[in-house]
Amino acid sequence: MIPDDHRKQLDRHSFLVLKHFMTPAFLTEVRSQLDSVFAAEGENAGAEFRQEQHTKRLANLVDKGDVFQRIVAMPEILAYIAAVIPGRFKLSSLNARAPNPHSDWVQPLHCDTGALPDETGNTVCNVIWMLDDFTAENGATRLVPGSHKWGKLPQQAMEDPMAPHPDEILLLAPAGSVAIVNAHAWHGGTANRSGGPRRCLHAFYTRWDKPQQQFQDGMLSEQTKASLSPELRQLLAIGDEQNAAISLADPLRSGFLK
Ligand SMILES: O=C(O)CCC(=O)C(=O)O
Repeated sequence: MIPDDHRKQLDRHSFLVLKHFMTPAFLTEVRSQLDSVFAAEGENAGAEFRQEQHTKRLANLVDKGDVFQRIVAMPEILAYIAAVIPGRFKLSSLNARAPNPHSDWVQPLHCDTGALPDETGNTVCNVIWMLDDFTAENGATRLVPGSHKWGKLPQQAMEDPMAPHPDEILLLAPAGSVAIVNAHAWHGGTANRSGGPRRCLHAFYTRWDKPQQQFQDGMLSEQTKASLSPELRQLLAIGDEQNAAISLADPLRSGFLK
């Protein structure tokens, strides 16, 4: 269960920031593992899924460190996902994103996977694990509060989704904070004009009947799969034939993806 005012904030404004959710030791552990993976992957970083101009990305992170397995399965955070997505849900992907310093690159406003809510409600929710301060200068995520209820994608309603929206706000918070974001809301990365890093993880969840953005059963190594707890296997839908049929039949390829 989550506090009622948090549930209302998520429903009305599309997001909620849990400031300083991570302990300093946990934040250090996550940053250190992330930086090792970035260093190991070099130019190929993010290539299993997508690379993005003026940005460093990583994909398939559940396969790349025990700390990432803990991140996607934290009960306190899963309670917030349950408040956004009705019924059973699963992890869709775990990626990292860091807009390069001294850059002008701004993402267009988008809804993740180009998804609109359906008659049963929301189908997608994203959790942004902020590993550096999110500031107005270093590329904090922009978001249009309440837009998850508009039933339209920005590219259908705006002449230029790269342009600022009059109602957009920035998700500003100190390093170690976690933002729960209704991923039907219009949002996007902004330019990192600072000289420092703006690293974050995107833990992206989807309703059970929808495809996974990264089919975990096909992307995780056999060694990782063998090490997973029964709860994690369920959350990642490992060995689940229904999920395999849904995810492999309909790989998500539309617009901006987490
Ligand atoms: O990293 C961010 O600030 C937002 C990224 C995003 O929305 C995406 O890559 O789909």
